[in-house]
Amino acid sequence: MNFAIVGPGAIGSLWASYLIQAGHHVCLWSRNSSPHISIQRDECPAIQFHNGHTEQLAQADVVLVTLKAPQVQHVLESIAPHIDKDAILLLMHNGMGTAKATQTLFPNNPLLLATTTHGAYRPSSTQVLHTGQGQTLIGAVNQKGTQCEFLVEVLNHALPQVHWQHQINQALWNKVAINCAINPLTALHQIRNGELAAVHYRSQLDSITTEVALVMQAEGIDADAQHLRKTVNDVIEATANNYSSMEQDIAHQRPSEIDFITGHLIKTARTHGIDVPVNEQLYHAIKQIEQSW
Ligand code: KPL
Repeated sequence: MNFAIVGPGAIGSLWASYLIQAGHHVCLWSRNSSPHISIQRDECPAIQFHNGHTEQLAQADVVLVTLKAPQVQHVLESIAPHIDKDAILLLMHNGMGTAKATQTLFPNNPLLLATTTHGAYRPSSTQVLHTGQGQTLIGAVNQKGTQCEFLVEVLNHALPQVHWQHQINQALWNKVAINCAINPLTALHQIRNGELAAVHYRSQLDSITTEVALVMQAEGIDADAQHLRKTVNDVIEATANNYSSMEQDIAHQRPSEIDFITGHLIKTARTHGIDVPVNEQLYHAIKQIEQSW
């Protein structure tokens, strides 16, 4: 198949490398204006990818969008004229809230959302390390998307495990819950994920997960506050040495994904008349830092 990877950061480079190794044609669309980009994964030989070719983009059967959520709308608007009307769009990023604008831009394309737990790290712009095996869950947003379940087999062949989700919103909300708990706190205190295991953060983490569970339930998503809290503890432990993506964004003065994580929670809470004061306070604290730059 012809794949285009839009936003080849760590996760996008990982997929590009595994997809080409599985025999697919893969091109990149990056803000880097060079016509070729080389990616070396782990100890494998470096591979050269075409970058920024509109003709190749137009031939893509699958457009895998691995941009960060805040960049999705703007970049997709700029490439929309080059995307085939039958191309499958697959968005894979932290947070929620980009599907609606994407559907408006591409009303006739199959649209899928994905969440992944693979660990990837880019020590330089030409290298990617696959730092942790994970799984990828994908599911449909629109009617045409429901006919794309076959993609699970294609992707699974390249980078397992991939599973189809009939309720992708459940999987996305579960991830948002984890990100609401870990990302803003690690970003504000500039700490590794593991430091959130300290007693000092317990009651704040309890309140965050209780608020998230209430909003999820109001959305008709399965959620139990105690279960979410345990999952958050498990992720804190499993990723103890990592810096969260938001910690890194704040440390490097890059706009974070807060609007698509805690911001999405707050917006959804409002539609149900639910108060989420602890999450609101964290949201404003991150926004204040971003506005101070
Ligand atoms: O998804 C993550 C992130 O950093 O954005 C977690 C799960 C918190 C791992 O660091």
